[in-house]
Amino acid sequence: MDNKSIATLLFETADLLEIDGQDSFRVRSYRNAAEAIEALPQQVADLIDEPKKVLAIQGIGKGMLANLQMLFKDGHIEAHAELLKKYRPSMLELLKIQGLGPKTIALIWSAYQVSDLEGVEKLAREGKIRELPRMGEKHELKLLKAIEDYRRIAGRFLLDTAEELAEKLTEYLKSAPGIEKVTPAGSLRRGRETVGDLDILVTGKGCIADESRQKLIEHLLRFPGLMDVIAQGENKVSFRHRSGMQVDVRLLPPESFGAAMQYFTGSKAHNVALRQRALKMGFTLNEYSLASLEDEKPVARKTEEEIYAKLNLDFIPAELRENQGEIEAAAAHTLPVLIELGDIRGDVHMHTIETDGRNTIEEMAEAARERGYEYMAITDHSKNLAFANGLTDERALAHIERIRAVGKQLKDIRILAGIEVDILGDGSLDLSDSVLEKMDIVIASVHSQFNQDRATMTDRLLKAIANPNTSVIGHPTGRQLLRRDAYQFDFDKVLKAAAKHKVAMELNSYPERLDLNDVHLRMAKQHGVKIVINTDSHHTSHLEKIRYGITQARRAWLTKEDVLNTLPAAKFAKAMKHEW
Ligand code: DGT
Ligand code: CA
Ligand code: CA
Ligand code: ZN
Repeated sequence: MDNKSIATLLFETADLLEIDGQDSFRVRSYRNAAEAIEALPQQVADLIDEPKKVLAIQGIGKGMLANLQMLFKDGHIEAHAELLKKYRPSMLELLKIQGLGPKTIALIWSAYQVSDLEGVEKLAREGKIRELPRMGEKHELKLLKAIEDYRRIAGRFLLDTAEELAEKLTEYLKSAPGIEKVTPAGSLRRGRETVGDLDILVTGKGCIADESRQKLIEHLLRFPGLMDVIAQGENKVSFRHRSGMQVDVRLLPPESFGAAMQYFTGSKAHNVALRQRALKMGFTLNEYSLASLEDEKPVARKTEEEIYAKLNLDFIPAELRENQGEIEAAAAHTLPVLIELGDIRGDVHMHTIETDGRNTIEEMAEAARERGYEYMAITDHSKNLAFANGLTDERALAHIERIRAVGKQLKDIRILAGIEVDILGDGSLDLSDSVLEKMDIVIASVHSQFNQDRATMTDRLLKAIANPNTSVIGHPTGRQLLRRDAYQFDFDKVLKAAAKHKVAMELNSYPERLDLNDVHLRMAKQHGVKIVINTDSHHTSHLEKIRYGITQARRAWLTKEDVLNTLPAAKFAKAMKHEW
């Protein structure tokens, strides 16, 4: 059991205890322990046999140690198991509804003994929620909307969550004998911003003979975290993982692995179009092979490259396979040379302990240098973001002094002194122009009043873009995947203004954001608007999230030329002053 799963279990226990009306001290002890374990660099699993080391973790006392020991011995925490018996597991789903916390759930339970999603929805529709203390019609409508939102996103997962599980499973499967390759296919391989289920393809000698295949399946069924088997065939196992994710594992013979990769990578739309092309050329295409229509003999199946080549197509990178013109472009040899991770020369959106980051300027700079970047920028928050301890004019000035002083000390990386300044409700920026002028880079972002109407929000962004100090619009649509929709504005108008003023748009690589998304990025390119791919790191460990941004940029057909932070340092610095 890894730290993340333990933390989830402890958080759930805290919520259940709170629903149960237990004293807040006990609730807090579970939450503190969960937070501590989540942030722990070592795995609890490696420490559990040395109680002293576990007790040394802040927030973990003797009682919690006993819980953890039981968890590793029997696989459950007693309080968690008892409470689930009382309230049933459906209660845990209720906790996932936005705005429905343990207190409200407890209220609903004590009034109506309802503890599941359908039940709560019914109560809301019947007007029974508004009758509860401190509740009204407004709460009820909000609740119904939240349930609707939840249903829409339920069953999809963020790219990093899916990737993490895929990596764990890959490593696990590779330890079995007779395995050559384990690779994810489906939406994860295409880099879609969220993933429905995991499709894992396995090949090697072990997949061929009945006996070794059976052993392989038995090994798979012992994968830690496997909850229940949904379907099982000769070559395929579908199971549900503890995280809620469904995983489809397919065992394939090496000679047709390419055909299977092609088929199960999808997308469905790409496959349908590709099969039509194959038919026109006298072939059939399925998960086993590309074969001649006449004599059914395979002409390509071992690698994807062979298959695309036989169809007179340039190889199509997985990120492009959405039937958005990639097949036509591959036939005409006009596919773009997509941007790659190695093209990025600097990450220019990150935070430090001066506001809501976890590391110092020096630590962030060192981490960026270790990644081999030529340059980077520190861009902490401005004062409007009070909960992040945002900077006033005075603090912002002092901060850039410090950033520049650190920059002088470091030889092989250039540090730009910048700010992520809030775009206030009326479109003005949160710091004085005389302060912003002194910055090497100004990222202007919306962090408040997301509910403004479309016209107001459009004007707000236009005004921010027209400010001569603005270099980049940060996370331009404000959406948070699986949580919050984009705010409403006229994207076309905003892009036109950005092109005119030479203000770049950010592609924020945080897996929760991926903002701009692939569709918006393509629109930006059509308008001649340049992109800056950033991580928005709040910790040195976040810098590596840049690869999620790269994947989205590739899905948008972007090349190195479309992205400003592929430029050498001097040129990039000019680009931040509207010169490109
Ligand atoms: P997801 O799981 O919703 O994030 O999206 P995918 O693309 O991973 O979809 P999934 O898991 O249903 O199927 C994996 C791939 O298998 C899909 O991208 C293409 C292929 N596939 C599935 N069903 C069909 C089908 O009916 N026809 C064709 N041609 N391909 C299919
Ligand atoms: Ca899938
Ligand atoms: Ca699937
Ligand atoms: Zn921001």
